[in-house]
This record gives sequence, structure tokens and C-alpha cells, in this order.
Amino acid sequence: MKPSITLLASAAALGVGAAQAHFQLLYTPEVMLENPAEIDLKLVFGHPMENGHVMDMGEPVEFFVQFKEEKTDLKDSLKPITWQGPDNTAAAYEASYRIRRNGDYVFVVVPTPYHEESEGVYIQQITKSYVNKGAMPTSWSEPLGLPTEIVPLNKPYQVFAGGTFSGQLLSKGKPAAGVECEIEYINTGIDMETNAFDKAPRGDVPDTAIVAITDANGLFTFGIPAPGVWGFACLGSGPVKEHEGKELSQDAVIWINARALDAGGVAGGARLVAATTEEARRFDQGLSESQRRQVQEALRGIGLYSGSIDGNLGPQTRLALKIVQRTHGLPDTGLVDGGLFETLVSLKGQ
Ligand SMILES: [Cu+2]
Repeated sequence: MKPSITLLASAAALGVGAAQAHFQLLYTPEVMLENPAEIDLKLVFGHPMENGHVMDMGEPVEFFVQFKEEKTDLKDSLKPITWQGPDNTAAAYEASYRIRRNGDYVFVVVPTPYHEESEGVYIQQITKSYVNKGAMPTSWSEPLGLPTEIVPLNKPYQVFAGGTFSGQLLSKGKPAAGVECEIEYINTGIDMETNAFDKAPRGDVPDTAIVAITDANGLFTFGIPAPGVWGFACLGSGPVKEHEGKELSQDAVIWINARALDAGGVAGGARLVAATTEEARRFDQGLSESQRRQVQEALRGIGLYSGSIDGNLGPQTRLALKIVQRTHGLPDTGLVDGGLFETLVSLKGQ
């Protein structure tokens, strides 16, 4: 929301930026699956970049998954939960869904309009999140016929930090020009078990919301500066402008996942030491399974790893380890060596 006086006052008291945006989250931790899996989704209305207060969701109007041509209603699978924000709790929802076949799954929530009392307006953020299985792209670039939506022009589950993401904003299927889109990232840890955000933000909180304006064709492009889960909310682009006699902002939201890419000599400088698979295996055996999981959790905590916490240190873990080593001025072996475990655990605790 535009910050209200009360919010500004309380934010000033807390010493946090107030000019951040609210986002409908539709979150699941893993967006590229190799194997069939039951995934958990959390639906939360909050302020992810400043890690601000969370807001009560009403029962969603629609919740479904689109796989190729098939739209499957998932409303009956929604369960009400209480979400613990950093300083308040709010009504939220969760669901789980079994992913079996290869291809793109688009999860969509059409929330019930939220009454923003401080502004006397309603907000409805029609939100899409993507999951892929089997590295087989199918329909990620197709519009779904929503009242308003952002159609991704890059695979939303495989964007690289330092690269760009482009989208086309549609309203009733037609390009929507000159619309302000706010951009944020999830700047906090998400505890899928206890339904909670961490108490503090993890990274920088920019002074004001990041914004892009759609061009004449409804297009926008944003350079993704860092790995993480990024959200785009184009405001008021939906055709419905009023709800229960009050102004309605019907917004389009999309979530994308950006990770680091090791382009070898080009981006990462010379590799000092390249760990062979055999060396890596030997090193891993020196760590307990719980330690290997801790490594993955720590890397996920700092936004460098989006895979599963399974204790198997695969290529994505190796790359993340190298990045940590480079930023700490260590040889980039990609191995948990030379006190790196302690470094990672301390990073996680921050
Ligand atoms: Cu808000």
C-alpha cells in the first residue's frame, strides 16, 4: 500500500523503510523438479522486501493449476493457516499438489479483494507462480486468459542473476501500456513447517519500491541484480475498478526464481582449483548427512541455492560454494573445506 500515516509513524519508530509494496505470495521452495513430488504451496499477503506486516487473506475466489491445456481447480485443497510475520500474524492458506508429469505447471490464485482500511480501497492481486518438472518446457509463455496477468518472456523458473527478465502485461488479453509495476524480492526466510517469516530482513531493503513502467506494447524488462525469488506486481491493470462501492486495484503479480550462474572464465575469473567428482565425494564423506543438509540450508538462506535439502551436494551446491569462497577470498574449490562449514553456519545464523 501507499504508506499510511500510522504506518509511517510505526515504521519510523522501528527504523525500517515504509515505502515498500505489498505482494500476494504464492510460494513453493522448489521450482525445478527432477522427480515426481508432492509440493507445498503457501499463500500469504505481505510486504516481502521490507519483511513488513502480513495481512489477512479471505477465502480465495479461485485457486487452480494450469498444465498444458488442462486447468485443475485446487480450491478444495486449500487449508486456512495462520501466518507468523515478523511483527504480527494473519490469515493465510496452504495447499499441496502432486506433480507427476514433465512440463510447466502454473499455479494461480485470484484472491478475494482485500480491504485496505487506511486508504479506503480494495486490493486484488491475481498471482501466478511456476514450477517445472523434468526440464521440459511446455506452456510457460502462454497467457492463461486471466482478467489481468503478466506473461513471462523468459522462463520464470530459470532466470539468472545479472541477466534480465521481461514480461508482457495483459488486461483482458490485450497489452496494457503505461502501467506501474513494482518489483521486490523475498527478503526473509520462509519456514514451511511453522508458517513463518524470519524476524529480520536478510538483505538490503531499497529505500523505495523498485518500479518499471510498461511500454506501448505492455512490455517491461528488469535486470535481476541478485539471486532469489523476485515478484512483479503491475498495479490497477485489471478491468474491474470497483468493489462494494469502493475503488479496487486489480493487480497482476508474477513470481520468478533467479539463481547464480557460473559462466566459468567469463564471469568467474580463472578457476583456481577444480574439484573432481571423486575428490568431491571423498570430501562429502567427511561430513555427516546432517552437516551436508546444513550446508544446503545455509546456501539457500543466502539465496544461492534453490534445490532440495537432501544432503546430496550436486552441481548447484558446488557452484554456490564456489561463489561463497570467491566472496571470502578463498580458493574456489566448491568443496566444504578449510573452515568453510563454520563460515556457512555463521552466515545462516545472521
Ligand atoms: Cu501494503
